[in-house]
Amino acid sequence: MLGRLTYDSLPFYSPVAFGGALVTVLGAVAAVGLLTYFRLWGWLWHNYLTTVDHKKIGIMYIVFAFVMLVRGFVDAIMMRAHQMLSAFGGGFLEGDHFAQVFSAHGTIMIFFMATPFMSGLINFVMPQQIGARDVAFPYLNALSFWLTAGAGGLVLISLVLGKFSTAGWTGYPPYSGAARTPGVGVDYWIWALFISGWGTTMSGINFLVTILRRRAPGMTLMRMPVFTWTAACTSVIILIAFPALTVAITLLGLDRVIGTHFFTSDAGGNFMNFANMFWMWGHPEVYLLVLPAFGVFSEVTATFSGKPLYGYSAMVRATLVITVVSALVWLHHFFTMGSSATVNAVFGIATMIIGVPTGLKVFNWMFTMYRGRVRLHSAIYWTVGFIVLFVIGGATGVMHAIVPLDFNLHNTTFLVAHFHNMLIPGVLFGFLAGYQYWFPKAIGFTLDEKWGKLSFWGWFSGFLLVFMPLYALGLMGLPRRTGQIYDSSLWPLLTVSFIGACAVLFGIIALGVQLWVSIRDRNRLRDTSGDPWDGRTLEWSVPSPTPEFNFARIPRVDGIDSFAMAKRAGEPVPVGPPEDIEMPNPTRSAMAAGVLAFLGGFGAIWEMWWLFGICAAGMLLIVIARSFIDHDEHEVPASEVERIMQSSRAEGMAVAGATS
Ligand code: HEM
Ligand SMILES: [Cu+2]
Repeated sequence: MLGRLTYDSLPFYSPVAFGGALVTVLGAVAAVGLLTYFRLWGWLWHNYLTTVDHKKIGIMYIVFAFVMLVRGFVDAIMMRAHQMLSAFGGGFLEGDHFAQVFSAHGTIMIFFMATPFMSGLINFVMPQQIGARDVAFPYLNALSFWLTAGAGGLVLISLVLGKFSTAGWTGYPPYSGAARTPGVGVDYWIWALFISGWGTTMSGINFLVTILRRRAPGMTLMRMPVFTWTAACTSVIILIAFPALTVAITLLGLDRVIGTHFFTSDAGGNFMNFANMFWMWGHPEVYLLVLPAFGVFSEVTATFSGKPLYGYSAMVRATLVITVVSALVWLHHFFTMGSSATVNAVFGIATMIIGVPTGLKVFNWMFTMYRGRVRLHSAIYWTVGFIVLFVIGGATGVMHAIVPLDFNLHNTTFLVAHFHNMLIPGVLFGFLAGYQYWFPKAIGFTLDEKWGKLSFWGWFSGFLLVFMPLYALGLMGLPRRTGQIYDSSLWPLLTVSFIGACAVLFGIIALGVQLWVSIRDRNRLRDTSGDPWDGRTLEWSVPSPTPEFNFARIPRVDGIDSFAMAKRAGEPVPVGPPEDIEMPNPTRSAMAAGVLAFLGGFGAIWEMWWLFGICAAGMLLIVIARSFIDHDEHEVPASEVERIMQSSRAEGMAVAGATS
């Protein structure tokens, strides 16, 4: 009945694992307790859990990403502390446990922090930027979110029941095969990726169709804001990349469960098939994260410099070039695994080519700021910090693209430093800038600036202190994924790196304090104008927080930056006549499908096939039943729309009056 789940699955074998489980369980209990104490369940249910509104789904994605950021960071600081101590001959993690920690950290950060953060920002911003009322398929959008959340739940519960994978975030066979690694760890990894991968793929389809079909009149492709352009290209990359991953892990799962030989060398399988498919997804994945961050930087520099973005069409072209090239260079991830010199050279050169459009973007951001009146809002801090650090990461990336150098550097901590150098400034800084920038549009008040800037300094200095020593250690030959170091001459660098992690910790805590202070001071920070930064794109033309239907009247667009132009000319954005608006109804079924995905995945991992069967059938039923509902909208009459718009303006004026 319970399959592999026995008493031994509980984490009583190690105090550290037990501590982790305890924190997870207590955290869940505390969350439930607080929601009950403040009587928030009804509010949560009606406003968020059953919603199909793209803005609220976006907010849920971002909340989820923050929770997972904290979880992934706890792993990171544990690794830094452990490695530092192990150089003195100590440490607190068993070898196997250390492997679980780096696997969970990498998996969480990529799949459950960065990817959902990306989906959240695009969800919230993109429909508003193109003058749409929602994404093309609102119900599918909710389903995507709930699949991601269900998969994230599997990763979280792996800490309490059983163990996580020890095979790294890349899960290479034969190590991840059943022969070498029986237990449930790799299965947790496979099912978490499988379920969330479907969610991301469906988001990609949804975003792309929305951008192609739902633009306001006059919004031609070459008038779309740059963030929307990056969202479109990211969606294309999702559709190129994710199928490869889904196939790779499905075959790996079949190898593990029913004993096929896709990736084992007996019976003619070959592990290189896995490496190939994994990186066909893995390399583009980095770009599907980095492009929306570039989009944020573009919006932020233009807004806070008070100028149109320098070289709009060059920016768009650079984004398109990156999209294409990102799909063509995956082989650089196995330069050392026996391809011919010619193949390696071709892929090395192709990799270096990515530097050209990226460099162009960096120059365009700098030209945008040049001679602008740059306002030093915290979003600009993240942007400038990114430009400074990203140049180092780009240079070390080119070093890896030089094949003879890569032979020496790969699998050392130099590589670890390099990819964090791309992922932290290039992805996370961008998303955090976006969080600071769009927060008032989502919630109705701005974030506290002082704590925002303190957080930036924690992350910026922490990043340098953690990863510069890892570059040095990598050049000295320290392999990555090493639990026990036993070399006391390395402790100074490892200690600096640990101190850096503490600075990052401060940066994370500061983000929490910032949110708390801002909620406390929300009356002072209220955004009454709907346009607190003098923005340039359409989302700033509606009240904050954006009403359910986004636009009371669909705007007409007559150029790039048409909202900024209209403001300068003192003319409102031209709009159509007042109209009744159809909006999709809330639903319980998306969340139910997410819960079933979680339970079904859990059943498969523990070989409770009955549970898996029931949940799979249940999900299928939900989706089929749902497709028979043919009228599932409610109408907001034009008079009601006018009333909502009036009252949000009146409320704005009242608050402005009370505070001035
Ligand atoms: C916040 C500060 C962070 C610190 C201190 C940190 C630290 C670490 C450490 C110590 C490792 C293991 C290195 C080794 O193999 O020896 C690691 C691996 C990794 N990190 Fe981070 N990290 C941080 C943030 C991030 C972020 C934001 C991402 C992604 C968006 C990320 C993605 C990864 C990945 C993919 C791995 C590889 C895991 C594996 O080898 O399977 N990290 N990190
Ligand atoms: Cu790559």
